[in-house]
Amino acid sequence: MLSLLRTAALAAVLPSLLLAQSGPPTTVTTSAGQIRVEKLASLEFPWAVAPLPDGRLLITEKPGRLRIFANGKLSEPLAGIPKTSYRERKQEQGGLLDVIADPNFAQNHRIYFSFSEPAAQQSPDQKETDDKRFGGFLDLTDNMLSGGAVARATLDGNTLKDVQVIWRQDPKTIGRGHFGNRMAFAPDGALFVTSGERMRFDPAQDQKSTLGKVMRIGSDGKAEIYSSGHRNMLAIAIQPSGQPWVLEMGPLGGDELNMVERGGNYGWPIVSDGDNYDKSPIPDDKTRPEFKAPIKTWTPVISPSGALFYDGSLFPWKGDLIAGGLSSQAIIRLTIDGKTVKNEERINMGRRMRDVVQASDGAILAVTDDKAGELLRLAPAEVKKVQEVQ
Ligand SMILES: [Ca+2]
Repeated sequence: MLSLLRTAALAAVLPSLLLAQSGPPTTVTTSAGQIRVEKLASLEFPWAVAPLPDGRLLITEKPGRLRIFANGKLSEPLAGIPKTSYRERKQEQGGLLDVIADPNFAQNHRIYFSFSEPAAQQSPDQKETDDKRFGGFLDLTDNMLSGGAVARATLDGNTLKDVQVIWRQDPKTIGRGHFGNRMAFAPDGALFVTSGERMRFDPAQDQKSTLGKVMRIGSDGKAEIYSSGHRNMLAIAIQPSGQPWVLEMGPLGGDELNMVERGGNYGWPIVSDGDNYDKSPIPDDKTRPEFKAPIKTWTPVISPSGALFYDGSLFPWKGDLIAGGLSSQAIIRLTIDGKTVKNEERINMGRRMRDVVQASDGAILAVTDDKAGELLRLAPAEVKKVQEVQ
């Protein structure tokens, strides 16, 4: 009887044990044929992946850990990451966010990472604002002041040295969301940082605030507001010409692709192709020509997060913008000609895609947004020349 029970218990446990393994590669279908999806590692809420010129990968986990993936193995978390405002709760958007290597990493070993930085002091009676435009969407018990920040460090082996905050969102505010804080380097060495409007709406139009702005940090370290009127930009990619593009989450509908121009105002929260969460309408983009209109909007939304301009040769997608999608559980590929999207392909991944980057060999690396998150490698599936037996 005992052994029977034990056998039954083992049989019940076995399938979950098997699921916990990484398992064989799967494939997804695209216009360029079958793509092999290989799981490289398991991570808790990974947010960003960044290749280093020596082949190692930097990976952030939102709860506050930076790890290195090398030779098929994930390192222990690196010491020296500042405390973030991350708390384990529904739809937490803060924590350790993006990571990127300096374009001259091979010489200077510098990396940059962004995170939500808690304020040194907070009043216990701070409460989330009850802005009607959010409907019932907000966590009204929130009481932590925080703001996005970018830090620079030197990576010596697997050790972070000289960690220094080089930019902070201003002002810090309550609220768990809309940090943005995606980063990309321009060809001239400037670091672009997306700075979300922290669910505060109006500061996106206030030139004294850095909320709701695209920031440009020059190689001299000076930060300037590059463009304004943005909401929640979770993806930025820069073309070889130096032209930055951002993807931003709309409210209820109206996700946007914007070609970012210096001094441009992109209209949030005055115009949007979406509506507020309380269903109250927002005037559409086309009603206010003084604002820069998005190149493309999506309703229903794709929830973009992480993007790249592809310049490899493994896929026939040179010059295309490739973005991860959260709610769409997809990789979105856009063929862009000037200011026009000529073609859109949605590759169904069946997972919330948090970030995509290009590896040095042209493969696409991705991380998924999940407590049981994954590091994935995407490459064309091997061509199998199987002759059918007649
Ligand atoms: Ca807009």
